[in-house]
Amino acid sequence: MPGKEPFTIEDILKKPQIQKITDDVSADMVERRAYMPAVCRVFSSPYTTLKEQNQYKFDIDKEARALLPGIINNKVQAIAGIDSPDESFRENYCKKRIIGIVFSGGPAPGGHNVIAGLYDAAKKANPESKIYGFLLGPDGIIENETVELTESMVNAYRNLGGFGMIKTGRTKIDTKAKMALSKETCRRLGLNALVIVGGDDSNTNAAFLAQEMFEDGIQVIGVPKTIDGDLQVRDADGNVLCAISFGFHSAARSFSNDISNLCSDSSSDVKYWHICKVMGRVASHLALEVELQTHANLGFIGEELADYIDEERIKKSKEIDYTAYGMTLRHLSRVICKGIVRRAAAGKNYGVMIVPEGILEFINEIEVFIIKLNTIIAEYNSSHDTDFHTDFPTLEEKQEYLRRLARRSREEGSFSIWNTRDDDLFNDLPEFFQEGLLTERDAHGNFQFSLVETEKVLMGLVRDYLDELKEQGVYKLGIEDAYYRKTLEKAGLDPDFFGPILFTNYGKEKYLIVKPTIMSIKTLEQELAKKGAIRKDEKIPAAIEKIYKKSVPSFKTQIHFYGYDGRGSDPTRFDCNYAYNLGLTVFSLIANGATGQMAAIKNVEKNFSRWEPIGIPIAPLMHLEERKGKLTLVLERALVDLNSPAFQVAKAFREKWLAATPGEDRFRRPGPIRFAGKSEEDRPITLVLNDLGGSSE
Ligand code: FBP
Repeated sequence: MPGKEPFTIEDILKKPQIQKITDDVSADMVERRAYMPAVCRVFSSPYTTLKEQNQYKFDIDKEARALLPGIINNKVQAIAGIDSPDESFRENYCKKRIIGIVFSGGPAPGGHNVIAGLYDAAKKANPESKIYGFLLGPDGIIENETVELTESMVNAYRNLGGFGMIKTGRTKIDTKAKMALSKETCRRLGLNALVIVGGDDSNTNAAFLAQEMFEDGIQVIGVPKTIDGDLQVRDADGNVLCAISFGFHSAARSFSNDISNLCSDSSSDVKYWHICKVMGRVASHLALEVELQTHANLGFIGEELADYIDEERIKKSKEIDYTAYGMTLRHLSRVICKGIVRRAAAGKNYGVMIVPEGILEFINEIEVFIIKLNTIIAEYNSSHDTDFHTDFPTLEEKQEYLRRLARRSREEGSFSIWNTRDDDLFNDLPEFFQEGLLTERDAHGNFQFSLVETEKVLMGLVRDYLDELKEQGVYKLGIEDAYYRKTLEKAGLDPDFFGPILFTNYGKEKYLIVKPTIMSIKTLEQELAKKGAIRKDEKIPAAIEKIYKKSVPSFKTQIHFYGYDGRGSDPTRFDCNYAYNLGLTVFSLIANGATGQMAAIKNVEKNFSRWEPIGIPIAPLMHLEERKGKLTLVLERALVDLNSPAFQVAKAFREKWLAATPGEDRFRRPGPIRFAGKSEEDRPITLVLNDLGGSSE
């Protein structure tokens, strides 16, 4: 090139500025790593102690009492700061400890800060203490795969997302053999304490491990983690002990930022409906928070579908009509279409819709299939040496097995979990959906909703019904009155003459709706001829044809899945602070001899100054639930409470956010995740609403 010095790529790569901008460590990462999370007041004392809180009561399950005798009488413990403890307390608190920590289940932003908090507190109490990270989740415990955490490792991940430092996995320590191997690992490492950062199943595991190692004096502490937000804890009187797990806020904010960008794209390009499936295996907490953050046009919460009652159907039917209770997929598609048709009438053939990942769990017919198939697969696996998916690798072979079950139930006439009716209904579903319902369950026996293309099934039904509505002349795109006038006047036609012929609401509304009887060029021609606007065989004026064509909507969608991206996002300031304080809480529990407790922060729904680190006893929270076709002791998953202020507020605003009226949409832009800066919100909207809505503040 003339005037330019010749260069080689080696020369370019040597330039410091080029090295800086191509470095793996971005400026944002540098700032994040240097950020020091705020700590709860109690942690400004050099030592902490535990104070039993007897005011919190739990309904204890008989089975939990029998299986977890060593930890069933644990109480809620408040962490309190002490400045000058006596010598024996100080000695015990500061003794050298060996602590192991593991991540279990899906990643959640903030996990590294739990490790950082624990590491800082343990090293502050005694620099000789060692912290081991178990690699790749619970497998690391079973197989004794560890890494000793160092200052530089911990510093490299402070305030950063993912679980990259030690990775994670979904293995469950659920057999005697795995339990024995885990115990052996803890003994070999000389662990004083094991910390399990995980969801409901993992904390259940933590309780069983705590019991198993009770006699050996190895403490086990759980830390509630899941982006799904379904691990919440209340006592028997409804007092909130853990309002949400860490990771929820960051995932919700990450999804919301992306979805709000779609809102602005959609209202600029005005041609797509963006269908956004939002993670949350069962509960719709994330979908609700995203709805509140973005004001998307249509939002659905799985839990409300299960509660749905079709009043019209009840009025019409003379006898009890059970099908009126709960929503079917078909009915849901009708509700969606109603919103789409209403927006189209206001000239908006575009929008953004939020569908929770776990929505199928709340749809009557699908829920029944999931439960039945879970049981069939679990029963098969427990009565055979191999497993269902290995023995029946293809959909055809699986279908054949189900057919055999149905046949057997008919021939023997006895009760069977799978009968001919189930088989017929199942075979009516599209193949990819059948395949989805038969996918391999995860290690906990959970149906893997993230693998099923829920939105595809739903959108198939929506599309079919919109076509029907189009044929009935109901799905029309409203034409702005001013545009109609301008177009006709430009063509030398009288808008007031053609208006009443073409539209149902001419002169009455800003957006004009073409009459339902005008559904094609043919019917338009007939209508014009009937009203004497054109002679028989005369061509339709081009301007009129143009207006008609504009009124025919085409339904175009873009489908998105928000899940893994948000799960791996960097934490919000809320999650940075929350998770770091959880890490500090873990150490306080360990240093004070607790076991079978879950570290938590009470009042995260309130202002930071009111946060209270506590220990929650896990065993008293456990109850029997059907898992993998068997009654099992587990922690209850919290669903969206339809009476909660957060849900009620979202519901109250839905009509406004649908914006099926002329004028701007009501989208909200939450902005990207930040961990510093004045404009960063200090907690999830759901928590603020539930807190303010339930109090007199
Ligand atoms: P955890 O409950 O383990 O935190 O995981 C939740 C989740 O992110 C769900 O929202 C989602 O359905 C699931 O994990 C996906 O799991 P996988 O990593 O196995 O695809």
